[in-house]
Amino acid sequence: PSFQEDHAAVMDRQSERVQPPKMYRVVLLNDDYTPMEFVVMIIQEYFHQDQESATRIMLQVHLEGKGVCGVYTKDVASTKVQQVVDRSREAGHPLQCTMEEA
Ligand code: NFA
Repeated sequence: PSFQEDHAAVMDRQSERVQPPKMYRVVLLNDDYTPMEFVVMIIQEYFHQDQESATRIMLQVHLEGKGVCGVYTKDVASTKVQQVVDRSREAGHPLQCTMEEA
């Protein structure tokens, strides 16, 4: 087989084409102790939401147990989880933040 044919065969294989990255939801979990205003501040600061949208997400977490703050590639999602958890512990709050494949 010619080089051209080999190349065409390789490019036909799905796993050898450029693939979109897996995406991950970053979610906040409810607890009984973290102040609502702190959660709103976290959502504004780390997930680039305005006060109204941040308040909606916070209330969803408070009322339904969890809420999605954003969807990111694996590296960005895991960095945000670490930043939110670190900032919460620094402030003495038990707020939990995790990621799940979208
Ligand atoms: N449930 C918390 C309270 O009543 C508020 C909260 C919202 C905590 C969202 C964590 C996440 N103070």
